[in-house]
Amino acid sequence: MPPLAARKPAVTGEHVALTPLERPLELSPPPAAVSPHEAGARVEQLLEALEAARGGRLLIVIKGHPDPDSIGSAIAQRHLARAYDIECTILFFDEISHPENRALVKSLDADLRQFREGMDLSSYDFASFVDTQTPHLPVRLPQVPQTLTFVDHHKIVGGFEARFLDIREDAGATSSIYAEYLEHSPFGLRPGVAEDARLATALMHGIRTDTDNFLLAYPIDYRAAAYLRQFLDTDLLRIISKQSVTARTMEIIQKGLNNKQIRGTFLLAGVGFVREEDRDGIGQAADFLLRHEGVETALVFGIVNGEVVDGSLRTVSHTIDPDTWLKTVFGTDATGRHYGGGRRNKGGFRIPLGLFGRCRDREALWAIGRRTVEDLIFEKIGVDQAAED
Ligand SMILES: [Mn+2]
Repeated sequence: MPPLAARKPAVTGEHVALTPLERPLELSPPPAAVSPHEAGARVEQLLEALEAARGGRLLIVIKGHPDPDSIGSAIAQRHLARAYDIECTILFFDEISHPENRALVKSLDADLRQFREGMDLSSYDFASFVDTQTPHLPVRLPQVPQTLTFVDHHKIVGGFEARFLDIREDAGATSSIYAEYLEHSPFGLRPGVAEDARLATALMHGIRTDTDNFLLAYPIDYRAAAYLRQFLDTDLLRIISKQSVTARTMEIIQKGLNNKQIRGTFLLAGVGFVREEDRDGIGQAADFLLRHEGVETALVFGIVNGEVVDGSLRTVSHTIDPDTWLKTVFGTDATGRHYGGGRRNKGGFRIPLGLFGRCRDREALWAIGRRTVEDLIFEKIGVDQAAED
């Protein structure tokens, strides 16, 4: 992998008149293609790890709100682990907030379990993490299962170990990495098997979602699609990728439009209080507002569930790296964990309100939350602009 600096997209000349979609998105040199040999060697290591866990019990962990990429990856991890008689439970913690994702889980017959207080996880020997930056569980357990596998495509943060570790920043989706494993393993997808067709479809949907329908895809994503294509259930894919926007998401977008503040190419919009189940509306509002003429970066935030200031950032800017940018703006909590982070073109942050969440004056609480976020961000934009001048 080339050093990070070399992978930063270069700034090109005239692009003022172009809409975000017309602008060149990625001008970094293409990553070196993975040879079949390399892919085979990697799968071998994965299968070795699974062999070491043969007959054991595995917790496959989805952190954050389950999305198509994490769901597809988790099902693929289960598919591979089952070949080694490993008993698997796919566990998620945050509500599946997006109605499309709820429909996805239902139509895939995916058997995901949501964590509940008091759930006994002590009998699990191992944990697998998919599509997440760190292997920390969002809950405290008396006994933490050993991390067997860790597969992701976000920025590498390091500082932890796993029996099998595969992080590829040059993959548009974790689902693509799993498709590569399937293609190069003896436990790949089988034509005409309904369960395998559902897995292929889940992975394809994960790739399409995370790469904005291949607009931001890397070579590995196209290779994965070429492999998955032959096993797809196209009717199912059509059903699960049907785009619809709920009435409440429309309301969030409307609030975003009403409250937007634009500084240069940056758009910031606070949308007030948002219910937990509507949380994804914040990200969808950011997607929508990014299309505003002249805007290269959109950040939408609100107070979710009365407990946490939650925000989503979307950017097509060549100079903003969402991960670094959000980490710089919001810093870390007392335990050193960053409030925000992201990957190439998107990111997010969550700042718990703690005791302040119990404040009965909602208006005052929102005013404080909004003011804090706005001040931090406008300050950062000022610094960025000064650096550019
Ligand atoms: Mn992903």
